[in-house]
Amino acid sequence: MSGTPKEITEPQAPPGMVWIPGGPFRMGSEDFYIEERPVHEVSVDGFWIDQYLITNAQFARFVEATGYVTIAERPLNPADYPGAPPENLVPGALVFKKTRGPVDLNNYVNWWAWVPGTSWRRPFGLQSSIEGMEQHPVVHVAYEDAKAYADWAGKDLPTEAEWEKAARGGLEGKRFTWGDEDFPGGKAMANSWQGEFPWQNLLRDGFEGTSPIGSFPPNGYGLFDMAGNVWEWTSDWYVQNHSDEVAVSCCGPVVNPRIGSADKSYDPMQPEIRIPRKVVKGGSHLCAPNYCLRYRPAARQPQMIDTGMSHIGFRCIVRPAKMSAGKVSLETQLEPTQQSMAKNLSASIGRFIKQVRVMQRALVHPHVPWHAKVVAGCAVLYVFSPVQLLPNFIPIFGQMDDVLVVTLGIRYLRRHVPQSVLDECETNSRIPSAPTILAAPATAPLPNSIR
Ligand SMILES: [Ca+2]
Repeated sequence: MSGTPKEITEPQAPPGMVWIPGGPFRMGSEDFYIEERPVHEVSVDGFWIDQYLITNAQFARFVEATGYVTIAERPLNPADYPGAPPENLVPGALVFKKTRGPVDLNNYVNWWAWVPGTSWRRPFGLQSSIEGMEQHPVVHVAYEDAKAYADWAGKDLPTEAEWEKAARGGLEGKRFTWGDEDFPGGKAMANSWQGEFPWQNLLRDGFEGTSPIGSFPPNGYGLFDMAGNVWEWTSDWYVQNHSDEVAVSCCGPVVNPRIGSADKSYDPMQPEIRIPRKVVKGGSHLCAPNYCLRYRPAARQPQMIDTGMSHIGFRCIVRPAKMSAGKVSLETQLEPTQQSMAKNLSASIGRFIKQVRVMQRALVHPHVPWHAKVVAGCAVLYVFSPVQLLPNFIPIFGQMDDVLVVTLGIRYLRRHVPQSVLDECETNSRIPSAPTILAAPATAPLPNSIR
């Protein structure tokens, strides 16, 4: 399809989604890996995209509502794997294992291990769980799993062009989603890997594995984690050079280019494997400059459609046609409607108590700045003061109730305290002796659990 993209003014956004204006942009990069070349102009129509990656909590709601079983959880058919020992034919997935020292970077088996029992709900094997990781991106989802979620929500997965347009955040020709410098002013802008992959993780960004969604600043469109954290599925088949596959338009940039056939997506290095591959974008927490500098909008990688891994997730989009047809489900964004009022009330009280605890712990946390401690101290004092001492001195406080004071206090902490420190305050985990947190996500939201 070619021609001028449709002019669409930004209509009412579905919950949790951001409008990406249609129009041309420069796709690809000349400066890094060959599969990103050449830079070429394409255009997409406007669409909505999820502001955040799909989380474990959202995926759990989908599974609860539908009974869906992901590929990693399904039993393997021995007929598909002739000669394989039966003990290997158990459900599972590939999990990243940090090595003890430098290894041959040409052999990914050195750091990927098949772990039976691994799935989105047990991301590190049978003994693991996602408890406490509700706001982390869901991983170990194959393409089919991501597509099933999108279908359920009445949404779609983005094409590669749509994804890259959104990731660039309105910037033209920049290396990263935020500009050209990797750590501007020394600040981590994404969850990637600092140090020598796959054995030395220096944690300059504060996270070894996945990070809660929104732990780093958003891009120009207000989208979080478009670089790093986890790779994201797109709906396009992978070809080594995408622009070769797209028809050239007679007049202006190609609009909504697609790679229509799976035929060229097979891995030429493993011709015996006939599993087609889709493009994943955005890089992950495993991307390190010495191995894979791919937490960039132009970066792209092939991924076999049947394989989810511990560093691949997704987000959805909605195209205006689907929205106007009224197919978009709000269910993914809302709590289940069957929750009774009593349950809601008890959840609110629980959240309030949790927030007060976070502030109490912030008072003694070494990485919380003094002014945030003063604010947290005032709020805690307000809540626990039997004589309501503060309201008598500060009249405006007298107008507030405890919940409002706590909400404002938490909001202040959220602005001035790194997310990872707040997470420690929430979980009451041991405070590390050496500060490893360099990211200061001033705009990062709190996980829902303490919001
Ligand atoms: Ca990291």
